[in-house]
Amino acid sequence: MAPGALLQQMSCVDRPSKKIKRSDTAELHSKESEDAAAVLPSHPLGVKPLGNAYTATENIKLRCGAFARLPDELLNHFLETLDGETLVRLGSTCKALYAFTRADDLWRSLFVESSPENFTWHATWRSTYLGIPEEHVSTISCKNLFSDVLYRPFQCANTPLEPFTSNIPQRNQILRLPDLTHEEFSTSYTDTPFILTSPVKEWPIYGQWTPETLLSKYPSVKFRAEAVDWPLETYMSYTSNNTDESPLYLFDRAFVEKTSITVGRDEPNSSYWSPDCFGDDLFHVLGSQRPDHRWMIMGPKRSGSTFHKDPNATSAWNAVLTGSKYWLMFPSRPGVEPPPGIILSEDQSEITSPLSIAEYLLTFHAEARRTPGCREGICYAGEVLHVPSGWFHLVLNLGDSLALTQNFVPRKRLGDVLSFLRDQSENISGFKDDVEDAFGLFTEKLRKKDPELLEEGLKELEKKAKKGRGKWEELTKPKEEEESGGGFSFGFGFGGDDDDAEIP
Ligand SMILES: O=C(O)CCC(=O)C(=O)O
Ligand SMILES: [Fe+2]
Repeated sequence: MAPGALLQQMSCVDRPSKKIKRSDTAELHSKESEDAAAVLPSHPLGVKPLGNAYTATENIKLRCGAFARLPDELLNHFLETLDGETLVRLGSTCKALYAFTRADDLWRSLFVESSPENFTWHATWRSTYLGIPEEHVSTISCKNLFSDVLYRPFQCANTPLEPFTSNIPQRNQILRLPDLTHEEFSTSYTDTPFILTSPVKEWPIYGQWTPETLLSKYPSVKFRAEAVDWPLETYMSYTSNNTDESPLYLFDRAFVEKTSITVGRDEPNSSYWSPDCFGDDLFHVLGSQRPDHRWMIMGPKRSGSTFHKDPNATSAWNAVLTGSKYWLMFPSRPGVEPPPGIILSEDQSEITSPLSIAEYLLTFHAEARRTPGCREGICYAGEVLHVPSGWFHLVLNLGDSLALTQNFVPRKRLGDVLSFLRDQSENISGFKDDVEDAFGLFTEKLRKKDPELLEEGLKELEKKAKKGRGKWEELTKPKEEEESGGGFSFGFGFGGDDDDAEIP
């Protein structure tokens, strides 16, 4: 995913809000990482990983004056504070600083901050920011510069990722089915990721919407891609010619309005509809006050979404119109560790993870694949994947891809959503600013529409609140009723409906 400055404002997905950058290039953990790294081209400036400095006879970093004393990470942070003109000047003082000031993420941030109205994409963020056509860009060789800070993004952008997305072990395979009835979904599958191969192929939009057809129809329409709104023709010129470790990802929540299509199975001239098995979406009762819930997603090969859970404990479906997506998924329950390489803050509001998908795969994929609960699968064009409420997921586009996604609240997960809205109100996202009490609003609207359903949901919520008391609280802190005279009792029972005990 993009550097900090580019973190998306959009909120379809709770993107990780805090990220760590690993720069331990030498630390490749698995056979698949080694295989993937073996076929890398040379860095365009000739920079090599830091470890090579130990056997080198010369190191040009030592020739950049006082800057030589700064560790590479610190030097890079310092450069992040400079403007474009200063970067160009500093880069002309010596080869090492030339290489450090060419790091394209510095220019990506500068470009996004400046957000010019009119510009032409010139293959890199630096050339685009400075307005230099590709053929006028000169490159000076920086042989004898050894830096993981400079080499690692290049390595991550160029390492083939197929070794990570192929040979999925049988036990991890996401279930593939032609279709499900609503009854089947509701009784057995609301907590299971699965891929349906039939419903999307019935959509009128399927086969008609491709990146190319959209480009010819809507070249000047601006779509949101992370922190920028670009005309589609500019975005597609970017996707066809960039070298980013985390390519800019188009994720637009207003695509229905921008393309004037109609949505819904029963609507005349409808373009697509939610697959039937998912049934009613309970957030529908919120009308125009519902949080953002549908997005068009477009991105080049290697773009995608880093690990996150979907907002407000909603479930989602994600339908691929062109291309294909690799999914890596993990269930999440109180007391269960998050996926390998992911650190969750205590209140679950912040996810710390490697900065990019490639970085994650290179470093943690082997461990993730061995971890119980791991699910992996490839969703191809014409297929739709179910993301159950609360599941962590990472998604990688295996080729240029166009997809539609929608978040929804199925009846069986009403308790989870109520619990999130009531107990994690500081993590609620996607509602308009005038909605101050999402729990109050949702319960009020649902009570009017279907009071029995709300009662069921509230009972489920109470059950969850009791279960949410971790084992430690169970053992050490008396429940309210025990405090008022029931006496202390040990609760070692893992049977019955104790969620912690049955991790899918
Ligand atoms: O297509 C993607 O990159 C994943 C989007 C996503 O996270 C979702 O649909 O929940
Ligand atoms: Fe998601």
